[in-house]
Amino acid sequence: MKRILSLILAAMMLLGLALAVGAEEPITIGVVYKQSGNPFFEAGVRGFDEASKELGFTFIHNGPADSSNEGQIQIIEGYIQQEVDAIAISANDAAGVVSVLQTAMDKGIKVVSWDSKVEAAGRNLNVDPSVAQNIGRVQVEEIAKQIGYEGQIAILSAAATHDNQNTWIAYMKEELEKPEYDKIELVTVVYGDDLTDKSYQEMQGLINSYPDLKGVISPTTVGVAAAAVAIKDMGMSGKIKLTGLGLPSEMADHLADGTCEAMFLWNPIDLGYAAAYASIAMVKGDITGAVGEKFDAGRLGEREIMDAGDGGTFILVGDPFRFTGENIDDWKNVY
Ligand code: RAM
Repeated sequence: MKRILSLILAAMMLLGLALAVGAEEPITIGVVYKQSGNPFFEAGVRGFDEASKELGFTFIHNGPADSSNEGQIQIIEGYIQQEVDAIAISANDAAGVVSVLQTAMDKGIKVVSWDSKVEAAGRNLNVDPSVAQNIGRVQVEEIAKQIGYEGQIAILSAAATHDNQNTWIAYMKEELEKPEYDKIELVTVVYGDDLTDKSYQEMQGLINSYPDLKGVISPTTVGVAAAAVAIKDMGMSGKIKLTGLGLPSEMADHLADGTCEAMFLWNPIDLGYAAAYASIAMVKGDITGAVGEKFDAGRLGEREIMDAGDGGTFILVGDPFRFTGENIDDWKNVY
């Protein structure tokens, strides 16, 4: 009897072992964003969530409350310790996270940057929301139209280290060189660090320092929403025009009352969704991040990897959409 029992026990142990070996460990993505509490990134996380249900991976997500590079490094170190399969990051400092991400890549972790890129040495692929030159151009065209192609404008950006905003601002400056903008003067670029209070104060500072200011471009969802409130609080609604990149849910009231006539954004849910599909394709070995490789991005269709011109590669997700008081009701509950 004893012998039979121990045979049964041994058989059960073998079976358990076989099951454990056969069962595939789910892929885990560690998502890092610029800061916690920003609804833009919450929408991005919804894209990861949607993709996770379709592809069957798990993901964890986090961002430092203070938008710092150091905070992101700590989160990445945690992900390396947890042995995630991929890290998908919107970086606060494109250069600042290269070293820790190289450590991750040395351990076999795939690195995909999304939204705001990491320098080429610290990533396998970048997922860009849209053609950067176009993003810069449409905002200049918009503010120029609104102020009648004449007068002072300022830019209220996120942080001075944010690669996405810096790239768009460089293209705005290039656009402003065109003869049709000869009478427009860009007086300054200020930084609200994607913190609501600081962005609000910077907008107040602009109003106080430049009495002739006609328009503001704020290419950040945090900045443009804070700027709208400051403009209203200081009684400048309609006198200082405002455009930028805004989240419909945060900008609906400001569009409805005309403080902001029009602003732009791509779909942040799609951005997270595309970054998730790219990360999984990379972990599964379907792509390595090389120019010309293609992969299936679910409901978004196929994406082809292109040369980013910075020593690395990238893909594009979608186009910016122009939101106004007329169409905002269709979008304010979406993201
Ligand atoms: C803020 C962040 C983000 C940017 C959007 C437009 O939420 O700075 O990186 O893409 O604005």
